[in-house]
Amino acid sequence: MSEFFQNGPLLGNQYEEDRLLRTFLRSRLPAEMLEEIEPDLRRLGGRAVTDILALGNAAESSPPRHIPFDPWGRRIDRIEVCAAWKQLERIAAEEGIVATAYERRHGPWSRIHQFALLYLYGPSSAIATCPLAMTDGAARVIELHGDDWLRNNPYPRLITRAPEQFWTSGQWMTERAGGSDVSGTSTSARLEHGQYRLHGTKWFTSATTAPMAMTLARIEGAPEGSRGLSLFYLELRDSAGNLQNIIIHRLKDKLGTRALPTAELTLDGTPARLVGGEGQGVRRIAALLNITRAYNACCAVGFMRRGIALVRDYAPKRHVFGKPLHRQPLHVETLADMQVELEAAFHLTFRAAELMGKEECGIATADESAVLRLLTPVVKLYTAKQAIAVTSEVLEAFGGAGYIEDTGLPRLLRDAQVLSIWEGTTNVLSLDALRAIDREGALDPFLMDLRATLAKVLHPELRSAVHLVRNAVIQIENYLQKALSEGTDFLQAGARTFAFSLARAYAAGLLLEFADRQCHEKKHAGAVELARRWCAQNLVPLIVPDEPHRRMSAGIALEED
Ligand code: MFK
Repeated sequence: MSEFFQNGPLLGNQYEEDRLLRTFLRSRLPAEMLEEIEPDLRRLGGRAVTDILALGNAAESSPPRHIPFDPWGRRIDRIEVCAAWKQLERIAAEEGIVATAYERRHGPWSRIHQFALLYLYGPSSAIATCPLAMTDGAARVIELHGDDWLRNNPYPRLITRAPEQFWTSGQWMTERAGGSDVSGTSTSARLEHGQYRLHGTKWFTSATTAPMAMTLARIEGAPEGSRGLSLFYLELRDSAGNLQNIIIHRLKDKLGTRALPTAELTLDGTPARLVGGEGQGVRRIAALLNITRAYNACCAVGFMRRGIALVRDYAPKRHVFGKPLHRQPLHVETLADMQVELEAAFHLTFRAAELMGKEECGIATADESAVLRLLTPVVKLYTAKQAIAVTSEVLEAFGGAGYIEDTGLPRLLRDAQVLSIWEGTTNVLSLDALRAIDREGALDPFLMDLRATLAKVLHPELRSAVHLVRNAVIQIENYLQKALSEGTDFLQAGARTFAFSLARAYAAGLLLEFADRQCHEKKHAGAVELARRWCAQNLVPLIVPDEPHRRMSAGIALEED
């Protein structure tokens, strides 16, 4: 009797196999640019399933270790990471994952180019994308607000392609009092002989092996609250390699992102350099956060794509009830729904990248900058939730194997789960979206931009879907008018569903525009159906959280009478 063994999924070149990415780049980028960058994308697509994947797997199985003391009892606080993790950072430098955005060889398109690289590299990298995100964010802060010393010293290291020169950066915001509300930050900055020194404890520091970090601290005598915070640059080690008055307490034991060293530490007089002026800390670090939030979205899309690629490869191999899975109607429906989610998330993310590119090249209009300000939190929060849902579905598509660690599948879900937490939770970012609307008047340009996108969609087969999105825009406007008249509690209680509505409606516009282009090029009629399916769902899942609704919510949520 022959025994049965199931064949597992296999991945091919992740650029060549990705019809969405390739079609998008072809429809968006100048043809000569695509011709120039395609060999790099193809190479990275190959590496994503060969050496990078092997290194990512190796890093995952050799998590970092904290070594507090040397054999003779001296405090050393070394964090050991495996060779694979270091190699992943070297490859990121060589492939220009950060550098591409700052070389700006293709002007405003450079961010799309970079995000395509990141999207290919990310899902194999064991979250080496986290230090890269913070590195990119730190580079942007220095570019915008750094002094000459910062521009001449750390900055070139952050954006180099030379692995031996390349530095990653940390971004330390979170203290025991919280990471969402930074107003209670207790780290102080003391000016001693013309040098700031930092004192305080940071509760989460990601990528603590990075040579530098950006962090918030309160200069002695500065006011309470977030307005009293300033941004500082610090180097973790001196030229002899010793930690600069930093005590590492422990590494965090996390659900996922296990290759990534995340530590709890105390700054005990660490020298630091003020970045961007006293009391400007939150405003300055916002430039960094906006970059890391966009990276978060790109990684979310990368995880979704990876999971779907695995499911797609597995489907013809797995036979159940007399047929392979890819001939099972319900399985096909489920996979189609996942692809719809992926494509919506993809377009949202790459639209943010496009606007980032324009802003960084100084050619974004004021309206485009306002759209980007609102789109960034909306895209981050929405794609993170989609990634968790889609990766969960991916596991289910493998049945029991999806729940077994050595298939590598559970890691997708464990790692995706962080995406809705770090860099601002769903709720914090929903409130941030409201702030962008309130303080920067970002909703009008956002909806204008969406209407302008819809106006480009001319294909008759898309007409009724366009109509649905136009109605959704009107509902969004009406909702906000009512919410503003009702007051803060209404606005806040409805902020999440409002942000989801913005994401869904904006994604609808992008999917329709993409489908319309495909129709004209007669390339991919499936895009039409995909866009129509997206638009046929409830695009505006708004609630009406007036006072009675909120009272009932409290009753349900808190079991209060
Ligand atoms: C794969 C990718 C991986 C990435 C991994 C990175 C790992 C790192 C892990 C972490 O560090 S997680 C840390 C997570 N913490 C956060 O993301 C913070 C979440 N909280 C917020 O975002 C709050 O909204 C915020 C702390 C910014 C609120 O603080 P405030 O002081 O109450 O903010 P306020 O008063 O709204 O804003 C102060 C100024 O900053 C205002 O400007 P003005 O002073 O000119 O009025 C704001 O407009 C500006 N600002 C705030 N957020 C902004 C912004 N400007 C632009 N963009 C933004 N996002």
